[in-house]
Amino acid sequence: MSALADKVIQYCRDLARCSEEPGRTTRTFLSPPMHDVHRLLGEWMRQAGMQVSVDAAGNLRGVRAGRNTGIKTRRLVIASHLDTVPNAGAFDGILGVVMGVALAEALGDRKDCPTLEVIGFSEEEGVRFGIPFIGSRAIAGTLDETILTPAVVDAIRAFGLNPADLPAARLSSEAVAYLEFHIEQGPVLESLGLPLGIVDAIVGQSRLNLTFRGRANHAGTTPMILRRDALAAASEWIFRVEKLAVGEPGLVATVGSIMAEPNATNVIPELVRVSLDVRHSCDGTRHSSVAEMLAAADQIGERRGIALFHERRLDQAAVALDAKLRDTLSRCVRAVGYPVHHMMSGAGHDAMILAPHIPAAMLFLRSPGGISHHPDEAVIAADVDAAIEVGLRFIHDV
Ligand code: HGY
Ligand code: MN
Ligand code: MN
Repeated sequence: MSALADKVIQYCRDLARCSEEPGRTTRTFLSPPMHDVHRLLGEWMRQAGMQVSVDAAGNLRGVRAGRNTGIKTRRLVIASHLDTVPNAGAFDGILGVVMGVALAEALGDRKDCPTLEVIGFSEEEGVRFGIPFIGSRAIAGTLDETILTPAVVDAIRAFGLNPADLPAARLSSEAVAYLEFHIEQGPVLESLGLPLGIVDAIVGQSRLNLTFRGRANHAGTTPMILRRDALAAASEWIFRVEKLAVGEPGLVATVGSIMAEPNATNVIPELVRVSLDVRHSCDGTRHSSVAEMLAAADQIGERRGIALFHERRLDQAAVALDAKLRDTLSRCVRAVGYPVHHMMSGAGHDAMILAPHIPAAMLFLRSPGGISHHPDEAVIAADVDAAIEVGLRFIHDV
């Protein structure tokens, strides 16, 4: 095993301790522990010969000069996200950033390669404000007022950054390719006994919030027939969502969060807010499934005397990654002696935000146990080694 692969894994585990919550890993958009991540990773970036900066969206950026042929310098961006879900594992997102720094270190003082920019995006999960991909959208230049809400702008200022500088965060015009290393976060590679997977496309993703409004009343004196119980209505709907998803091949739907008011044992719930996350590789199927789920909520609300409101938070189209870069990546995987496996990504990634603006590729590393968004998330050192070899080859060939 290479010492560098061990160093990558150790760095990810050390950085997992940069958390808002003692004893578990939770690091949201521009939260205080993000300063520690910038400091620790920034140090390694400098040791690897990189110029380090933090842009106005809170993205950590390290640039390693490459060959300067006098004509237009070419730049490869290797990036992923630094933020996490609550009670996260140690590798989702941050592995892709640490891999970039490790590759910069492995290049030593070689100059026969493009300029390398490693970016740690400040927000991909969308946990703090319900708005995902803020960091990569700043780089892509696709921030708008639906993303830069007053709360987001305040968070940028509170972190010590100036929102007026956001335009300067945009991707360098030298950038010719984007590569993201990421754990698969699923069971496929492990079930096939493969270390690496080349991502052909990323499924589309809808995120919505729904509100069920009934009427609070006394839990002891209100006959069942007279109730307008928002939580019972939401529960019936959640089962309908699950049934619809099970019935549609390739569709996944998740109600990940639920909040009930007044949230008291002896009061019939008056108001329930739930999230909905729906994904599919075909945007048409995803949109029609969401429509069906909203219609089911209206039917249930109608029958139970519950008012329904919904808010769309994200409608991210499925994204095919760059065919030429996929071929380059396949050649690199084969050249360093590993089987080539092409696959879809069921998880969303920053690569889908960059892909419309720059040729983008993703390389998955096997997820032991197929688990992610959980403290048991892991990687295998030999697979990190393989990814480093592929990365060095890719930097040379891109
Ligand atoms: O939700 C996702 O797919 C990613 O982990 N943000
Ligand atoms: Mn994630
Ligand atoms: Mn991720």
